[in-house]
Amino acid sequence: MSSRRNFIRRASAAAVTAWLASQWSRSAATDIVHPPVTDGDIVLSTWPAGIAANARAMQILKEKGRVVDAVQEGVMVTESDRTSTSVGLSGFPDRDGHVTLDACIMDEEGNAGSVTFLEGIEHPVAVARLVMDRTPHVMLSGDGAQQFALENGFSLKKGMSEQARAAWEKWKSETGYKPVINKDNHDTIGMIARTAEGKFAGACTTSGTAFKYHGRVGDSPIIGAGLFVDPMVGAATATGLGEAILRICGTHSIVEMMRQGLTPQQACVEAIKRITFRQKNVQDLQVAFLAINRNGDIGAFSLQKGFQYALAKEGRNELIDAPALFQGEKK
Ligand code: SD4
Repeated sequence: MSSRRNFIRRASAAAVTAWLASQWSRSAATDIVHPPVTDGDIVLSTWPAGIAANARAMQILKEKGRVVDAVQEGVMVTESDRTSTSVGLSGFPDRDGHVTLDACIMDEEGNAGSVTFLEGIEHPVAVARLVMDRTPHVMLSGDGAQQFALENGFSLKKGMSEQARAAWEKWKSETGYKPVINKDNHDTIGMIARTAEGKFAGACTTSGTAFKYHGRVGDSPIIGAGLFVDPMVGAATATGLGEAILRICGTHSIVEMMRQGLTPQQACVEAIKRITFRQKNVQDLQVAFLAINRNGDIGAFSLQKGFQYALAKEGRNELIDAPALFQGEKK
């Protein structure tokens, strides 16, 4: 009986090994049939702050730095921008007055690192990078993420700007302490890049929705929601109401659609449409996606009019109005 069981176990292990081998050769073949990319480095990121972030990322690529360093350093510009109310320590707090930060990063091999619900650290994306590079994990959260950051040389910084405190006080007096869904105050930076050699990386960092419940984590640090990079297919990032993006695994869905042959634009449109099937009151919320494939084709699409993205390529770095599903005047 036991030798029969051993035989079955060995036979099924052999079948699994054979299947895996067939998958590997298939994916290697997929890699080879793609045409080589030749049209230079491309960086794109969400919202007007993406212009300064792209400029930094492009500088690193020009100096022949790694694409993962380019996206990290790029979004760090926004994390340090004290005028931002949606990214970094100047971001609006949660409803209890804590600024809690979410960030993630993926490199050219599809490795991933993430931090969620992190307080008091200026560069959450740099902590996410260390989680990716120096730990066996993908995600660290809250006090543990902060402890890891402090152990690795980051220092604690003050959490709330005067501007954010004033907005929070106003919000408390006007809303009775109830987080609400809105279309505004979405300026998370998500950045994706493809080099001339066809390597991808991406990063996403945010303080999350303003005045959220304490403990709330959005899409931005979730691999496959706020950001996804597949070394053989492309990359996508998201901004807007995280709950809507999480419900459809937004960026992973987009990359998978590109793998099946959709263009980045078609995939972004499809993902936005999917949100309209899953989410109530879609008129009252904003979501936007960016995507890029191996050929350097770009996708950008949002639920509401008003989403802008920054595109850097061929020596230019421009802010572009993305097409939207709903063409109303509001964001
Ligand atoms: C979140 N997606 O935490 C983020 C918010 C955002 O631009 O994108 N702001 O839900």
